[in-house]
Amino acid sequence: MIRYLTAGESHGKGLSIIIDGVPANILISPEDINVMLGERQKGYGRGHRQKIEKDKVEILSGVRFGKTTGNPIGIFIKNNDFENWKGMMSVEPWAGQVKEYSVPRPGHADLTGGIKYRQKDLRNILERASARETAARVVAGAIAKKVLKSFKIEVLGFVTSIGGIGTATVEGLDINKITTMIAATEKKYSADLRYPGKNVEQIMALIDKTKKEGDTLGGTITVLTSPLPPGLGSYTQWDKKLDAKLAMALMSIQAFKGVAFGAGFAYAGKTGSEMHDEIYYAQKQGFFRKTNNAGGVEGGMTNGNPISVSAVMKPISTVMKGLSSADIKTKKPVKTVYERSDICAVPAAALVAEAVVAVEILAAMQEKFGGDELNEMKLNYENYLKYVANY
Ligand code: EPS
Repeated sequence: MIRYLTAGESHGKGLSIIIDGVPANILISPEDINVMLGERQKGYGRGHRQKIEKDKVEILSGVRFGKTTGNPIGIFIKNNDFENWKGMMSVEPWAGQVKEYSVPRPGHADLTGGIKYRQKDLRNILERASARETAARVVAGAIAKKVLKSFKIEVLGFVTSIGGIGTATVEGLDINKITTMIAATEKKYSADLRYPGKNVEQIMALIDKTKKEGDTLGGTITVLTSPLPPGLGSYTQWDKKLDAKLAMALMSIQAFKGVAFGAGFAYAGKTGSEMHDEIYYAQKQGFFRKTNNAGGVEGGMTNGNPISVSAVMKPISTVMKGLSSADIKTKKPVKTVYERSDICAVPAAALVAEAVVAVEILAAMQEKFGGDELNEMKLNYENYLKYVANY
């Protein structure tokens, strides 16, 4: 089953990723992955760093003659910015003057990381806690998406609000429709927002205003899949529940503070008869639902609907105007130091969310249909779909 580990610091040499358990015989080219990496770098409200980086993968192992072999896939992404940080981020001891980072930013891992790992230069914490690491997650997601495509399963992450402004009503819409809406918005306003709703100018104005004020913004995103076969995941044990796995994957994204499936927190104020997705049967379709309040998961299992899961990203914690903090060396009150940052990274986060969801869906598919080799998986998948149609 697919699983991965990442390594690398934001201004170090680069990011490494080992992706284990990818089925054999998947056609993979660096370009398949680079396209998604390029998408992650976009977004209205991104900072100067993205002009320095041109994220591209170097595939080190696990792919031969353009196809996966079933071996672990090793991948490297170079950090162009390392050229500017060679001394400060040197692996070897460095004779130059190290400017230590001693003012922890509220909202970031700085302070607790420093305490936990007994570090007095908080750069050792912030470099790894940085959301630069999400480029590596997108690599795993791009490969997972390529495998899922063989099963005609698509996964799309998009923005539903930024800074409290959002009118993305996408209920009942499928991935193709939402993709078209996003493309139309991006063309009309020449802004990469990954947002299919209205009030685009208002969102852009808010990002501009927030930038001027030296502040940052968060927002909400949704990840939607194609309809999935029923029975991925399981109700039989807490750690087999697919919604639990997806929630963990999403909550592991830097700056994410909450996750909800389908109608999510709106369940709280409604009755059971208003909310539960009633069950129908038609010979052509088999069992089906007319609504998807559950977000495609019941009892920790896919129920035949698309998965729809939303999450909230907090505003970025590197704030230009500074926040109150205390220097870990002098213990004196100080304002946080501003080096450089994004104002809003919600569009990029939507793509990262898409990536981590794709990985979990693929893992669940492999658990159900066998994960060694693509054609074997397909045979098992088609056989299961026939069984479900006749259930
Ligand atoms: C980040 C701070 C910024 C972001 C970075 C995440 O980097 P820098 O300090 O170099 O300006 O640009 O994100 C990326 C580099 C990226 O590729 O997404 C942080 O502190 O989390």
